[in-house]
Amino acid sequence: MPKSKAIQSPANQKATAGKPILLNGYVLWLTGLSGAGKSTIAAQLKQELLAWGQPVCVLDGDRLRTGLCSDLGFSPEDRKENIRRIGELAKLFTATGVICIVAVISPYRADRRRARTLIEQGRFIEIYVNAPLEVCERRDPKGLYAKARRGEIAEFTGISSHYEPPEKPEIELHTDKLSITESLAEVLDFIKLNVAG
Ligand code: ADX
Repeated sequence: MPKSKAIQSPANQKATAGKPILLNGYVLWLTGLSGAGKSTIAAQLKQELLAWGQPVCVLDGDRLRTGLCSDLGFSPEDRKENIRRIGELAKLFTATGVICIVAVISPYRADRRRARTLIEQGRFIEIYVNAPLEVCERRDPKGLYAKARRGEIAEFTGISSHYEPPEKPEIELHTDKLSITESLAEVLDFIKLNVAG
């Protein structure tokens, strides 16, 4: 994985002493079932990277689906288009040096692979937010699993629509066993070791 070079102004150096500065954009792509913890981890990662003095944006599936992607549903074709748009957005953001945190189910390997190809090699970090379906269903923070079981939501991921787990993610977080703090630490350690220059 390429190392990014840090160039800091004196003011910057003081504010960010001891913290890695990544001058080039990266994509941190969180994939996993609804309720696995993607949005929570994304929000906390954002705060942490901001504290490092790093420009960050979060592209969250639930939010994008109320705006840019509000014309899309959950058929395989629509999910493919959803991921295509988000991949293109991530490409634009990373080109400006922003760390782009993506939190979307992105259930299909082919769609995630396509998103990866848009980003310079080594700058796409796939993070599998892995909690078993039973755990996500028990958490059911939005009550959607219950609705899906009652047949009120069609093509629900994990219930009536499939999820293809990543085969070789850069990071895998077992969020049924790890606390949010521990998950966050795993990602930040990976960044410090593999990304920060
Ligand atoms: S993706 O499959 O296209 O990547 P995305 O992450 O944008 O999905 O949106 C998932 C969110 O939409 C879920 O967190 C959930 O709140 C909501 N949702 C509504 N219907 C479905 C469905 N049929 N399958 C999965 N998520 C759904």
